[in-house]
Amino acid sequence: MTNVKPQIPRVVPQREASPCDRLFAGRLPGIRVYGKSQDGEPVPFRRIDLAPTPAAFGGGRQPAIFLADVTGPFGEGDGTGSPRRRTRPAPGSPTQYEAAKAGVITPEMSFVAERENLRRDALIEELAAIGNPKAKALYERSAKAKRFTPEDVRALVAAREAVIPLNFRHPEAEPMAIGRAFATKVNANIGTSSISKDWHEEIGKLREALFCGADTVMDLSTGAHIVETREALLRSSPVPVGTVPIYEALERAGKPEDLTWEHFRDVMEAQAKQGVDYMTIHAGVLRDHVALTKDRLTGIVSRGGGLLAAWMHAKREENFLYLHFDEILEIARRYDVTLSLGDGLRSGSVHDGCDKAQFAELKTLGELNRRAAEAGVQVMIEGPGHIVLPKVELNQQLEDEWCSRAPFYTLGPLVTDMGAGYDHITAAIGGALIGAAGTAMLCYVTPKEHLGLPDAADVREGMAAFRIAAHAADLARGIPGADLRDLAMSSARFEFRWNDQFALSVDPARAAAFHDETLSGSGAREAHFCSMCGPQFCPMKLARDLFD
Ligand code: IRN
Ligand code: FE2
Repeated sequence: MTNVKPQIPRVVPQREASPCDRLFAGRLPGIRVYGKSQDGEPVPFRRIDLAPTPAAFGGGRQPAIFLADVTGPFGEGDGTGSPRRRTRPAPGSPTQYEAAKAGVITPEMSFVAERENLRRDALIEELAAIGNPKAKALYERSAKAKRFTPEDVRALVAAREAVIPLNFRHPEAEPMAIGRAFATKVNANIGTSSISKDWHEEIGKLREALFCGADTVMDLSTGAHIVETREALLRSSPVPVGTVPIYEALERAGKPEDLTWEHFRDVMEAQAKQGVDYMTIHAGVLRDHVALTKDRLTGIVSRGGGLLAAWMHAKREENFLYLHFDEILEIARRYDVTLSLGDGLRSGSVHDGCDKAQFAELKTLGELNRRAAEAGVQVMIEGPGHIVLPKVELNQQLEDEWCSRAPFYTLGPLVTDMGAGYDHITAAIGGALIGAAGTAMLCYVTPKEHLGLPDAADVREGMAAFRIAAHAADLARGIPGADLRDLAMSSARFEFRWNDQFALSVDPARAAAFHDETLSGSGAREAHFCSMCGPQFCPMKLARDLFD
């Protein structure tokens, strides 16, 4: 069943290319370049070459800025290439955690170290060669801030403060790390539902998510073609792919009461064999915890959590994921599947946020994390939910305390319940705040949250909101090198280097299109003002003239 030959459709553009799209070659600014890991493996980046400072502002060349590039074969050539396959150990080899604990630096750890360093070595070289004193003063401190060595990565994985979710059977994926010491990651959920017809669209959504900078994707498909969809995604995805295996187990069983541990075990094993890198396992939804949700305003809102609660109620038995956790660990260990311990009892309204049920589950996840450590399995902890702003940080603090600083992976949190149609914003607000407090990965929320299945345009909106939230968190946490992009952006803004501003912004094509909408024609891209203030009232221009 897992040997279905994937039909990977040629990617069609979402809409006709505008002049701005052409400028950024399908929205990715700059050019693909490769750094090198300690083992000599090529690590992809985008190199953004900046225009020189205009003569009116003193002139002088600007150095290039390097950004992470997660688009793999989609960001190369015509975007239809097949992924480069990495050499991976056979199933049963030591997991990243076991290797780290034994003091072994794996090729994946070296790759990750290079990736997180953002090619600051190249920037430092350029600064020396360019000799532009202003640029030098601007970038030097941040370019020279602490660099990650492969040994640093190993130590963090060994301390269980970082994971490298990479199944032995997913050679198409490039290594990446999730942990608070590293840049905040963003996950994009994609996948079909029982009422969506065209599963081929999922490759388009994957491409969209990658072009917007998704560090991982989760395939939440239900309904028909679940195996084919996953196979197509896995075989073309350059980023780790996660799943929630209980969804497919339910498909196999038909209805919740007929679901058995054996269904789940077989599905988990099949998905692990196929190459899934991390899996949401709702093993902390215990019968006693479910009883604590009785007085909630919105009950249980997690799909997996709700399903298990219904099953336990019908069977009068404890959660089989908890009872069989040792066997789950065995499967995970064999393929180095990272467990993402699910928050089946997360709150679905700010009214229910931080209640006894939510925290009882979080404590149980901490216990399961310790058992996973003994079994050599990597773990992330999933978090809320709907939470009012003043309680957002508390969730990170309790996770630190109860789950031993394992990477926290949150859904937002959404800081109000009234954002329908704009819930990417309510969730990004909470995401920025919890990210600043130490959360390692944010699960994006799209404008369709609570309303319907997102399409490619929603993926783009959700990703932009969450890339901003994650970057704001990086600045707050002082992630080395994170502020380089802001420094470059602001310097381009102050010097009216419009194309540089577009290239450095979260969505270059949109920034360019918005600029050109009200001020187009020749010269607008060189003008020392924009249509917001007009030529007479640009404060930046006026301020500039002060010191001339
Ligand atoms: C992330 C943090 N908390 C939940 N998530 C994501 O929600 C999880 O990774 C997966 O993508 C989805 C699982 O939803 P249910 O089954 O808990 O609703
Ligand atoms: Fe919600």
